[in-house]
Amino acid sequence: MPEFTLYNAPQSTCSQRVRFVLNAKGLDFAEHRLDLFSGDQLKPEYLKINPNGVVPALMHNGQTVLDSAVIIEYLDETSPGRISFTPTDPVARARMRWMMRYIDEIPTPAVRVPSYNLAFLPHFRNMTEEAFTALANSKPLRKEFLLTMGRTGFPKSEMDQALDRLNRAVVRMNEWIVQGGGTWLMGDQITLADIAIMPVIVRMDDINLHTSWADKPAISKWLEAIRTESAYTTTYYHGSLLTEKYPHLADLRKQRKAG
Ligand SMILES: N[C@@H](CCC(=O)N[C@@H](CS)C(=O)NCC(=O)O)C(=O)O
Repeated sequence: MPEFTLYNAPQSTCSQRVRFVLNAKGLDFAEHRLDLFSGDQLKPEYLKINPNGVVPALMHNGQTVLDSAVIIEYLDETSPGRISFTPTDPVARARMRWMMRYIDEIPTPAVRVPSYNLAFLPHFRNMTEEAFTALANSKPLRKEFLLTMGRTGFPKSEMDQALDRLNRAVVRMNEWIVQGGGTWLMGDQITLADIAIMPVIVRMDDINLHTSWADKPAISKWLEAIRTESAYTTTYYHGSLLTEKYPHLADLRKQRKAG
């Protein structure tokens, strides 16, 4: 029986962080794929595992570990084996954690806004107002997020704010790479901070927001490097990108390649 059990979703950015670390470390895990648009994450049996009603959740030795940033730190601490993603120097470790806090404060919540507006909205559009409000009220962590979005999408002001936060995060990421003098956020060693920001950059690229780093070759190089990691391919199995699930986004991407 695998040592770890992961509750997650293919296209969930938070889940992708955890899959990457499990895969990179070669850890054997049983994967439960939840359908977030059928409400698997809100079923009573899952709420017993994660009362926040979100993925991912990791089970290890009968214990539950929650929150993607916490889970990847936990995995690196308990399974340092094949590859370690945490610097040994305490000052560098503190800097990595500070980067991770920033990533969870600014770009991670911001990328949800264009993701919902550009891809997920059709899941809600045909609901009645009552059903939609009931759904929002049933979400322990995302009630206000959903109510602000409504069935017609986030207003332009919210989109503009989210895009501004994403662009600021890209500027910050570029500074980190340049200061580190290597490929990764902290120099030549890939750390948990790279894995924390990976799903944001991959998602931005997926939904045509790549122009944000058109003048920042360090970020294009970083993206190329993370894509060549062997854990990347196993993490982003088919169905993990939005362009693989939503035909209208795939069409936009084709136009980008042709243009
Ligand atoms: N801070 C949490 C956030 C988890 C989270 O927001 N998960 C999203 C997918 S990336 C989710 O499960 N959403 C379900 C929903 O909104 O109902 C973490 O990093 O684990």
